[in-house]
Amino acid sequence: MSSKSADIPNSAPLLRAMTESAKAGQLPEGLTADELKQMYEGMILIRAYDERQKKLQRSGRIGFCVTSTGEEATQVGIGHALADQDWIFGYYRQYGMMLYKGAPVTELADHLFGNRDDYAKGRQMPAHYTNRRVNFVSSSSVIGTHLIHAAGAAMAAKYKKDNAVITTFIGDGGTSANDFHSCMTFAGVYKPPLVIFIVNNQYAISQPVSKQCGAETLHLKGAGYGVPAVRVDGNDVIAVYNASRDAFARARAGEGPTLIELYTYRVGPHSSSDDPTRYRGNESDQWLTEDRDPIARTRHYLKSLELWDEAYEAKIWEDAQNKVNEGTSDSAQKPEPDWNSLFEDVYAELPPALARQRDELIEQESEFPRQQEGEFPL
Ligand SMILES: Cc1ncc(C[n+]2csc(CCOP(=O)(O)OP(=O)(O)O)c2C)c(N)n1
Repeated sequence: MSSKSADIPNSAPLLRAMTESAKAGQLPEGLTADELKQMYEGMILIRAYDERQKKLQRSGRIGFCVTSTGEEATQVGIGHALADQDWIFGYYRQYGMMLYKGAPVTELADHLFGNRDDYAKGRQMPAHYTNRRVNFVSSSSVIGTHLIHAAGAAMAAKYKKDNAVITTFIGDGGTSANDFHSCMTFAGVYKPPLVIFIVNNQYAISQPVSKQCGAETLHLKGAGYGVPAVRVDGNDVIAVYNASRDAFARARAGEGPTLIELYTYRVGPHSSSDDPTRYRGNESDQWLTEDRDPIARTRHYLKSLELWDEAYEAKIWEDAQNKVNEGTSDSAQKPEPDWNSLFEDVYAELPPALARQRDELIEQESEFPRQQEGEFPL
């Protein structure tokens, strides 16, 4: 790591690794050179996916997207510490964890296009992903409701003794939602294997964290519920990994939940429908700098270990861009979900009123067949 460290404008203690326990030129304890490179490449894939999402949305191929530029370390550091049997109850900004856990790009893009292979069959709000392959549970648009589901799933894991850890995520804004209180109360009392991550990216759309909570930090909330809590530099992938690994080990050992505040910054807009310059000017320019950008910080660290050179950088960017271009192009070619699927998955036997509606649609479909949009050259 360069001798300069990120100048994080906040006085509260923050766990960091890349300038402290993990010294420049020395491998951090418990991580190999290959693992560090894997994490670096994982963050680059997420950034390449974000670049592609933005282009697809701006060119009208998809309607809506959410990016996580600047927050990649929060997803990769945690993803690296997860075991296969663990579960992720995220919200719309954690899709990078699916990529890091091995979900192919096209499975994420199928959802953005709402095509026939979309796990949600085109019924969810876009950017509300789900993926069985990597135990990523579908979230609701209503902020915080998934925290309750996560607490329940963690309780089930405790009863079943299946050695699974349940992770759940909430933004700084989301900590004001009632369900945060319910989840934390339950976690503190029953002590299931639950790790609650607060992704403090400093804004809830236009609302800064200072207008969200009067306490100096969000991790202080843990004490009120009897849940051990730490506050971590969310742009330091090794610190995020260390904190997650320790919390997961505690959970697996039956020692109960942990609350982890990840201090980071949402560099992009809240979503493709937001213009952040209207409420924070050009402030975000200060967060993709060499000292703060989680990718640049890891690159400096790899360099200090002689694990990085220009050729490696060019190759992994090219690989990442090929992966996202191929994956999203595949998804763009697929047809829409069959409208008949609207009637599936809720009732084992269709109630008469719905059966009538389906029959009416069948009749209309034969009279006025719908056009498929055809292929989109991307
Ligand atoms: C209960 C509820 N209130 C408001 C909204 C509208 N809303 C959607 S996202 C969002 C901001 C969430 O911010 P935060 O929790 O900090 O997460 P971030 O998007 O910054 O990652 C709001 C207010 C909602 N979806 N649900």
